[in-house]
Amino acid sequence: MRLFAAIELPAHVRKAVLDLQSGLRSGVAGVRWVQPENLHLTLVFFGEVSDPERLSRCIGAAAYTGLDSLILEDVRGYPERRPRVIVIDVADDGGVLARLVAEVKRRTVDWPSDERPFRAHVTLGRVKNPGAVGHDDLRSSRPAGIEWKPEEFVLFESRLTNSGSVYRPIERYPLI
Ligand code: 2AM
Repeated sequence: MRLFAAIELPAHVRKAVLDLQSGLRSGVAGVRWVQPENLHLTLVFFGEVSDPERLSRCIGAAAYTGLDSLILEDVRGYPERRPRVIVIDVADDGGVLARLVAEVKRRTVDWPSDERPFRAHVTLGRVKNPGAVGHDDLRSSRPAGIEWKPEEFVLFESRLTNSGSVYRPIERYPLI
């Protein structure tokens, strides 16, 4: 089972992200835009896992605390040269999300996950031909004051189908 942990977006944040996405859609071609129901903030991507119940139990063995409000920031292309994905950054000034990610990874050392430093973001779209989208195409105003305080994070199953990825929640973990 292909698994990842993520934070879902509440309705008002999803709406702000969708508004932004539709603003970009009209000016930027050659992008596979993320479907509204698939928008999320990835914490840890585990990939193929043969024992999902054990992974889920290991995550659930800890209490996760101290998460503050998250705030939507600027749109950017990643990597900077020849972007392959278009994302919106999420403020993690106090490093609270990074600590949550580190704790989930510490609980799941038996399952290898992404080693790259965590950068909080919501992926808006994936560029079909890297190089086709430049930074000037992505100029958009930062959504004003869109914030939320997550109450949980979710372990999702990701299935790759002909019509795109389908995500299904497997387990939910409270943030207190
Ligand atoms: P992203 O949020 O940066 O797009 C589900 O596929 C989520 O897991 C995606 O949102 C994606 O990150 C993240 N992810 C990380 N590494 C991945 C990989 N190798 N393949 C697919 N998704 C990956």
